[in-house]
Amino acid sequence: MWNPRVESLDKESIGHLQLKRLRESLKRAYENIQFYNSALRARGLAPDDIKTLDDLKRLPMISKDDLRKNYPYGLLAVPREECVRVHASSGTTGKPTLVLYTSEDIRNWSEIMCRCLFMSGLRRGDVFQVTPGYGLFTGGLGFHYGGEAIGAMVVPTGTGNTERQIRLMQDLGTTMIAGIASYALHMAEVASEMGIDVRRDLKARKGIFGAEAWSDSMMKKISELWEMDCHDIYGMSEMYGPGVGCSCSRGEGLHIWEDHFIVEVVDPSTDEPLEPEEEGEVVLTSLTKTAMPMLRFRTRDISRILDVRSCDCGRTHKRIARVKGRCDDAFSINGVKVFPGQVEYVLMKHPEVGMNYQLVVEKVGALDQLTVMVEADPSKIGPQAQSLESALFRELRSVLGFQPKVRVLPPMSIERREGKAKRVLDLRK
Ligand code: DLL
Repeated sequence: MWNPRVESLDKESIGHLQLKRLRESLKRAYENIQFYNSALRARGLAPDDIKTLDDLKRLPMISKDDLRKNYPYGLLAVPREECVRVHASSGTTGKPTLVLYTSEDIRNWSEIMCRCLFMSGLRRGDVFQVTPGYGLFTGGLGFHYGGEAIGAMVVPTGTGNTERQIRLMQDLGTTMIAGIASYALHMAEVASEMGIDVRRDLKARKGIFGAEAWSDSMMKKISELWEMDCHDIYGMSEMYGPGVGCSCSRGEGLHIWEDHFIVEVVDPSTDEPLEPEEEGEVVLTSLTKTAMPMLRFRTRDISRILDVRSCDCGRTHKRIARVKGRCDDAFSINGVKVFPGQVEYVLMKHPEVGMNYQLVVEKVGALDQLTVMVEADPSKIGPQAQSLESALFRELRSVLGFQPKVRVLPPMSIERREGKAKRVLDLRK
């Protein structure tokens, strides 16, 4: 472990630390941020009313929309002059929102990144290629700071120019890569076009990916393609960036760093907290953020808290299941709710399925129609495109409960994007 004392702290000590930090954060937010001051007063609450961790549920929640309304400096708990960095969310679901950091925030962020990277196998001496974008997106710099603090050699390629990315991997002997999950597949396909076999010609056997929902079967596909030990890292700009939690090698799900965050899962329609193993929306409270404390931030992400006491890896911090998608990702086909992850799970189980897919939704007459566009892997498919189409059709029909159209396409038919993949093209909008 990177920080064994903290990572294996007993539950009771974690609880004490959380309560102490929660009360401090709340007091600072109440005294310095108009939004929290008004929201607490509207509920007749003062910071001293929060006496136990169970009282957390009495606090109001904050949403991305509140960040937009308070753009750019409205949620600062410190004078603007104490901020040393600004990032923005990637804006996949609307106008970007800004987040600000003090130097203490940057130190805390590096610490949690070190824990995640170490958990995923990064060590001093590794050649660590950081492929998410540098700049306003938190991905690049988040991995960068953690990688340097561990003592690895960071290769800050950032996003784009995949051919150069692969040449550098080959020339420098990159041993670990960080990326957006869908990019790992894209890199493998570009490498193959360049005549490079990622398993034979490259040394990257460790990978840490996240920033978008990626199914277990997609993780398996990346692991097999690259012969790679893959880890899932979770986070969002509002909680520093990547690093809120990460998957270890031993247990299911992702450990959430409970000395920095409190994780709850609520029913998104009633906002009521749910029990462990019940699936709902992840709500996070920051405990150490100084510039922009976030109390009960609605992530819109869907997961559940695992009902497990301990983990074979020795870490005691609570685990959540891998994030299945976002509440706002789901779309409806003639009244039936569909999550892109359900479709991905089916697709990625088939080795003949290639590197990209997209769900196209349109109106045909009065009815909604879902077409699953999927690229084939030419090395595996041969003349069996027809049978792949029918197999996918059968499996998807049984998972979704209605009949989608399936179209198997040649490689590279679907647009590649820098950054997070766009899985759903809804032409009804
Ligand atoms: O995506 C931070 C990040 C960068 C995380 C690199 C991991 C790796 P945002 O742009 O603010 O920040 O987007 C946050 O991305 O609420 C989730 O919906 C999604 N997300 C992030 N990590 C995962 C993951 C970064 N491991 C939003 N699994 C979050 C599923 C993820 N979804």
